[in-house]
Amino acid sequence: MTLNRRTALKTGVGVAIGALSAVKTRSVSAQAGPNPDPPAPARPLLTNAKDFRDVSRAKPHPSTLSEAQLAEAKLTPETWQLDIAGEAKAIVPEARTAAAGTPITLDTLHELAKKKTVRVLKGMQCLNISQPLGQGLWEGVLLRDVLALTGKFADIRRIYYWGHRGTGPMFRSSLSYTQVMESPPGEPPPFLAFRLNGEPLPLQRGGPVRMVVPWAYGFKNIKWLQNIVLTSDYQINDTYAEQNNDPESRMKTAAYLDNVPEKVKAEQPLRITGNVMCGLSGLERVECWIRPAGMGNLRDDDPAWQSAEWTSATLDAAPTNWANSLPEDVRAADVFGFDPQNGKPKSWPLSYSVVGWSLTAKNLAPGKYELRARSVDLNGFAQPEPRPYQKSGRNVLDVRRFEVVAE
Ligand SMILES: Nc1nc2c(c(=O)[nH]1)N[C@H]1C(S)=C(S)[C@@H](COP(=O)(O)O)O[C@H]1N2
Ligand SMILES: [Mo]
Repeated sequence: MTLNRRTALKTGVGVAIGALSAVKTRSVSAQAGPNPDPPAPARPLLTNAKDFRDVSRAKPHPSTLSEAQLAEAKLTPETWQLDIAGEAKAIVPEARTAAAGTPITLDTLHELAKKKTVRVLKGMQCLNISQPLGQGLWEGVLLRDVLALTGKFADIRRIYYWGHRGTGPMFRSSLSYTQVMESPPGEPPPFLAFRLNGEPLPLQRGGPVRMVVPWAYGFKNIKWLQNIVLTSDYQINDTYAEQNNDPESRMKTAAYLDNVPEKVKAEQPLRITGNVMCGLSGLERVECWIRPAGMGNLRDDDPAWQSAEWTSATLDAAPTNWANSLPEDVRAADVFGFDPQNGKPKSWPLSYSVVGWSLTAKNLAPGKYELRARSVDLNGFAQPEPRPYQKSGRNVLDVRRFEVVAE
């Protein structure tokens, strides 16, 4: 079926299109009288630590252990220890291990933090799950500064790392030497996080200390970090690689839809909301398409895509007063990607962060509809292009169905 403008009108798609185009001119009509639906307040940027969706696999889960068990597992702030050692041909002159009586402790990290602390706004997202798990303001010390505590190491090609797992299976990840030691200007480097949203990093989120790799999906962000191995091996040994995922993927730009009510009254404007991950390729805009339901399955090569009419949504603006959006003890000027002089983000949305968006659809005729949302990146690619390979990061187009009913 080809869906051109004429058939669209005949089949009633025009109703939906017209309704959405009306949204574009909303501000014009708003000048004539009071705005019937003023913009809703932007959603909070930070997710409560306990409200993140949890997908990690340690057994038993550390958050179920008693204080004594936690101490035994070295998962309390006082007992936490990190081993850094070399393997294969790597030269690590001053390995830091519990066996040698020289492990890294939380005190070591706090000392380093006095010289340099890194603070990053990052959305945590699983490569295999639509919808980010949550977003936090993560604080810690650079991985390269921690590694420097092992002396003048050499012959290292990768950094392997893993955390506490109890009796659960191994879950490990890795980074290349270059990814750790050198970072492009403007890109937040990997770090060891021990604070989240202004509080000590809680167990549920991987505390006392978690690896945070800002550009990467969840699987590089190892929780309950306890082991780092510097190796001359060039192989990627990530657990996620064994599961057919692209272990070097970077988070993709992708829009996600919140739920919509099943039924909407015809006179009632439909407020559509969602969030969007600003991934590697940046974010130009988010847009929505509403079409009548019952037109068959929308295949990837369906001609309906060619004539689809997409309407731009409004991104939540950057907060004007950052003090209200950040933890009390965090100054915006100290957050990565913010101008240290004026405390404003240098770009918006910040890379690897999630922001909300919204759109109001009005005057939809009674009937059943399908709603889709997608992002368009700074290269002009509309999601899921240019790399719709879901094992490098899930970015399928979200769809919701709803019915408009007459009063
Ligand atoms: N130690 C450990 N860290 C882990 C995992 C794990 O199984 N064990 N899972 C990873 C994966 S696949 C994801 S998506 C994130 C989830 O982070 P969250 O539980 O804080 O939301 O943790 C990552 N870190
Ligand atoms: Mo994941």
